Amino acid sequence: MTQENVTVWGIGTTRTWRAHWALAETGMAYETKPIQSRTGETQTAEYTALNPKQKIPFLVHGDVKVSESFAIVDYVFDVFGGDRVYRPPTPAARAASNEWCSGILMELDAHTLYIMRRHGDLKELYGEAPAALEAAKEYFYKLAEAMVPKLPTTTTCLLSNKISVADILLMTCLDWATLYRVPVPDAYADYRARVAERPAFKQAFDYNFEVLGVTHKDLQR
Ligand SMILES: N[C@@H](CCC(=O)N[C@@H](CS)C(=O)NCC(=O)O)C(=O)O
Repeated sequence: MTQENVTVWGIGTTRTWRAHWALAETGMAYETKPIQSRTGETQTAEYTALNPKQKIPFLVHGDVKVSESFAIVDYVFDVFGGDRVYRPPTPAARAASNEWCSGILMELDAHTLYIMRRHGDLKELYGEAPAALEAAKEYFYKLAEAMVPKLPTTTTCLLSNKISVADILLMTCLDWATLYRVPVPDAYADYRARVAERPAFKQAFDYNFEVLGVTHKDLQR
């Protein structure tokens, strides 16, 4: 295990889990600054100077500073993934990867699950919107179902037998949905079970969510 002078800021959310999972896949040692959302810890002067968005996760590697969970996972795989992870080798392969990543981030994360978080858990801040919550739940299922034809039939992960950025984004959204009791199409079951067998997946889940007292076993209840 090599120490590469990497620090991840943030723990305890689906987005921070992505950063910890990507690093767990590389097997390298890194430091965590375990600040949490909705605690005021993202708003200190020290953290705001680092990340004016006041959001977690955030990654520091020497002079490189990266916000956005997608950009962090992509950077970690690029720099530290080596041949343990999938990197798209051609423009067509990059397009297939981007199609997954963009669809997951926009349609499953930002427009649906995050709407549920803002107007559900955080309704005191963002306002109650029961109709938006219901519509988001239905939209999640509809879009997840529309992605089913592209699920892998001959490989363990989405784009090959190696873990990719798209797998990390998709799995974290599917588990986020399950935590929110949002239905996920049955067609994802085999894929989810295969990827969830990865030691790095479980290790990072339990590490990231320990502060909330949630383990991956809780999802299966
Ligand atoms: N698009 C960003 C979203 C990051 C985000 O919204 N993080 C939330 C927690 S999941 C946060 O830091 N909120 C600020 C706070 O709650 O203090 C990403 O994917 O990293």
